[in-house]
Amino acid sequence: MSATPEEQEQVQARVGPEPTGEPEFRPYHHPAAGWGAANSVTRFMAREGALVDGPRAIMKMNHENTGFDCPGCAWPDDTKGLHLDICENGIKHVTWEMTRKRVDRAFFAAHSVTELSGWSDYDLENQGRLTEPMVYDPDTDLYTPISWKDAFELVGRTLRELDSPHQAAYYTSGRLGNEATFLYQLMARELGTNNLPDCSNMCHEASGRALQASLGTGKGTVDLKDWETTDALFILGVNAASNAPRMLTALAEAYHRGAQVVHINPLVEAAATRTIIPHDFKDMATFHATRTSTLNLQPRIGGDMALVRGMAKAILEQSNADPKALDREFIDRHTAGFEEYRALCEATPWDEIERQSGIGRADILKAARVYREADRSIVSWCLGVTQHEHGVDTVREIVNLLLLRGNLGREGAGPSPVRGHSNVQGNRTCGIEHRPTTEFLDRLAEACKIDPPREHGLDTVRTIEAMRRGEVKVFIGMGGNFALAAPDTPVTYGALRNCELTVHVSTKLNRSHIVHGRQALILPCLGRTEKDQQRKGLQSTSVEDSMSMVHLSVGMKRPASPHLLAEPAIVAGMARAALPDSETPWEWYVEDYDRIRDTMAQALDGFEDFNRRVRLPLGFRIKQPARELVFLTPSGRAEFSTAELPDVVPAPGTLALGTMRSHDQWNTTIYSADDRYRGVKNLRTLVFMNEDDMRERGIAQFDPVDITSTARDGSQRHLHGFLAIPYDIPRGCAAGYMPEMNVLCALGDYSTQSDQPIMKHVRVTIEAAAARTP
Ligand SMILES: Nc1nc2c(c(=O)[nH]1)N[C@H]1C(S)=C(S)[C@@H](COP(=O)(O)OP(=O)(O)OC[C@H]3O[C@@H](n4cnc5c(=O)[nH]c(N)nc54)[C@H](O)[C@@H]3O)O[C@H]1N2
Ligand SMILES: Nc1nc2c(c(=O)[nH]1)N[C@H]1C(S)=C(S)[C@@H](COP(=O)(O)OP(=O)(O)OC[C@H]3O[C@@H](n4cnc5c(=O)[nH]c(N)nc54)[C@H](O)[C@@H]3O)O[C@H]1N2
Ligand SMILES: [Mo]
Repeated sequence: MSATPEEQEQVQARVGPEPTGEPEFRPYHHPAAGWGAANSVTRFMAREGALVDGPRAIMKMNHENTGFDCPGCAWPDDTKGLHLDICENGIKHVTWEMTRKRVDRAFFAAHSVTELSGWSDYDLENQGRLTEPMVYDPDTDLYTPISWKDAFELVGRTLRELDSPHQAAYYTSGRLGNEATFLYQLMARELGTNNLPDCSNMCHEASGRALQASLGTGKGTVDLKDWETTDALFILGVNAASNAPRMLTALAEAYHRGAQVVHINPLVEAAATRTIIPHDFKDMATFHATRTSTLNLQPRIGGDMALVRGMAKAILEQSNADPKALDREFIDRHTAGFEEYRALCEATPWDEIERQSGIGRADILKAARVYREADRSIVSWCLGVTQHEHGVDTVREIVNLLLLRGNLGREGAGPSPVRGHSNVQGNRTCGIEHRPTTEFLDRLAEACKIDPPREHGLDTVRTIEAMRRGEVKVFIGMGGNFALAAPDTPVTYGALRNCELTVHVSTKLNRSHIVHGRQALILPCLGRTEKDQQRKGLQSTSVEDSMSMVHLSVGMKRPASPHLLAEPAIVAGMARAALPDSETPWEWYVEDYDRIRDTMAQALDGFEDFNRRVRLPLGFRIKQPARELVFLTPSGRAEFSTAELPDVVPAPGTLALGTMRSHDQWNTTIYSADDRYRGVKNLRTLVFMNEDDMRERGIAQFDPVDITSTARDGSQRHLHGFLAIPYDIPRGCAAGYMPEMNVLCALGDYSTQSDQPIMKHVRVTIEAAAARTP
C-alpha cells in the first residue's frame, strides 16, 4: 500500500516555508502569550499587508452578535463582554484570511499544475485569496476561469451521471457555518447518501462516541462559568497556549482563585507554566506573569488511561477508610456498573498502572489527592487523548473518574473536551454525521420533505479507501485541505487522483487543488470576516463553540473579490444543478438565512425558536441532557465502563511517535518554520526525542535521522533526514509535526474503537541518517 521512497520524500520536503536562517533550539523559559505574542502578531500583520484593516477587524472579533466569530479555534467567547477576547493565533488566523494578496486568473495562466506541484504548501497558500471559480484543463495542464453557472452544471452533471449516489463523498472541514452545513447535508441526503466524512473523523470522534456511550450525549457538559467556579482543572493532551490560547485566561484566573491546575502531557507545554494575559493591560505593562499550573505529570504517549485508572484506584482505596472520598448518593442514584468498575480497579495492579502510564505511584497519588480534595473538578482534553487506538476507552475512563465523585450535572464540574475548528461541533449538531441516528433522519424527512438514505455512509478513512478502489468517483470538499490533513499522504494523493471529479470550496490555494481528479474545480468562497450580502440584505451565520453555545457571526469586511460566493449559495448552486427536480427551495433559502434557520428549528433537536434565541446577546446554549442528569443511555443512567488497560509500552528499540502542531501553524496552514514556545526556529522537519534515547542511538542535537514506521499490517514508511532535538519528553516517546509526518501514518492504522487515524501513537524506529548516495 505504501508509496515509493521518492514519492514520500517529495511530500514531506515541501510543506513549510524556506527557512530564513540556520535551525535554532533554545528551551523556552518565558511566560506564554504576553509581549512575545504581541511582537509576533505585529510582524505577521505587516507581512500580510493588513496593518490597516487588521486592528479594526480584530476589535470586532468575538463580540456578542455584532462581530464575527473568530474562525480559529472553538474556545467559547468571554461571557462578561471582555473587549479584546482575542489571542495571538486567532489574530494570525484572521489576518491570514484578510491578506491583500490575490490568486487571480493571471496567476493560474502563468503556472501550470505540474509547476505548482513543486511548490511548498506554504508558498501555495501564501499566494493569497482565491478570486474566481477555476476548472482544470488537462490539455494545457492549467486551471482556467469558468463561470459559476458552468461550474455548477459540471458538478450537477457528474453527480447525475453516477450509477449510485454512494459514488460521491462530501467532506466538511470544521469552519463551515451552521446554515451552510444544514444545506450541505440536506443536498447529500436528498441525493441519497450519508457519505459525509469530516475533520471530526480525525479529531474528536473518540470523544463523541465515548461520551455518547457513557452519558448518552456526545458532547461535553460544562460551560465557561463552570471553568470559572471549579476547584480543580485537569488538562490532558492539549497544547493550549498554541491551539486554544484563550484557555490561558481561564487557567490564570483559576490559579489566582486558588484552584488547582493539573497538566497531564508527555511534553510540558507553555500553558503548563506561566502566562501574561494579553488583554490584561496592567499585566502586559508590568510583565507580570501568572502561573497556570500547580502540578505537571508527564505520562508516556498513550499512558493517560492507566494514569486515570490509577487516580480512580487511589480514590477507591481511600474510600475504605473515608467514605466521603466517593459520592455514594450520586453513584447510587445516577450511575450503572459501579461495582464492576470497582472490582476492575482493585484487580488492576499498581505496578501495571505505573508501567503503562510511565508515572510513579507517588505522583499518581498526588493527582488523586488534588481530585479528592476538590469539591468540584473539570477534566478537559484534546487530541493527546483522542488520536489513539484506545481513545474511546480513555475518554470513558475520564468519565468513570468524574462519576466517582459526582462531578457531573452541577456547577464547576464535568467533562470538557476542547474541540478543534471553530464550528466543528456545530457541523455535527447540524447533520454532518456519516452515522446519523434514526430519530435525526425521521425529523429531517418530515421537516424537509425528503426521503433520506438510512444506511451509514463513509468516514474519512473509508472515503480514501473507496476512492482508491474507484468506488467513490466524486469528492467534494467544503473547506479544508484533505490531501494534506489525511493520513498516509501518498496514498491519499493516489485516492484523490483516482477520482472522476474533485471539487474544493476554499478561500486559499492549497495542496488539495494541485492533487486533483481527472476533472477538478476550485470554487472560491467568502471568509467569515467578510460581508455576506444576499437578496434580502446582509446575512449572518451561526456557529457553535466547544461548550455548546450557539451565536451569530457577522462579517464586516468587503469581500476579497466581487466574484466570491457565500458557502450557502455554493451549496445551493450545486444542489440545484444536481437535483433538477428537487422541491427544496434552494435559492429562496439563500436569499435570507432566517428561512434556513426556520427549517433548522423544525429539523434539529434543541433549535426550537432558533431565529429569536440566536439573536439574544450571547446566543443560546443547546441543551445538554447529561448536564441535567438525564442520561439517554440504555440503562437511563451514566454508565461506568470496564475496559482492560491496553499495552502501550513500546517494544524494545522502538518509540511511540506523536504528530502535533507547531505554534506557528493552523493544521495544514503553516505561518512560519518557528515553534516559539518549544524554543525552535527555522525548522519543521524535526523530531523531539529524549536525550537518553538519542545517546543510545549515537544521535546528537540537529543530527539528521531516518524515521521508519511499521504499520499493523507490517508495511513500512519512511522519513529521511529529519533533525533530532533533545527534549524533555519521557523515554520511549518522540514527537514531530503534522502534516509533514502524515506519510508515517498508515491508512489502515485507525482505531478499532473510533475509526480515527492513530496520529498520536505511531510505532517507529529512529536512527542516525544513513549517508545518501547523491
Ligand atoms: N493555532 C492553532 N490552533 C488550533 C489548531 C492549529 O493547528 N493551530 N488546530 C485546531 C484543531 S482542528 C484542533 S483538533 C485542536 C488541536 O489541539 P491539540 O490537541 O492541542 O493539538 P496537537 O498539536 O495535536 O497537540 C496535542 C497535544 O497532545 C500532547 N500529546 C501527544 N500525545 C499524548 C498522549 O499520549 N497523552 C497526552 N496526555 N498528551 C499527548 C502533545 O504533547 C500536545 O501537547 O486545535 C485547534 N486549534
Ligand atoms: N498527522 C496528523 N494529521 C492530522 C492531525 C494530527 O494531529 N496529526 N490532526 C487532524 C485534525 S484534528 C484535523 S481537524 C484535520 C484538519 O483538516 P482540514 O480541516 O481538512 O484542514 P485545514 O488545514 O484546517 O484546512 C485549511 C484550508 O481551509 C480553507 N479555508 C479556510 N477558511 C475557509 C472558509 O472559511 N471556508 C472554506 N470553504 N474554506 C476555508 C483554506 O483553503 C485552507 O487551505 O487534520 C488532521 N490531520
Ligand atoms: Mo481538529
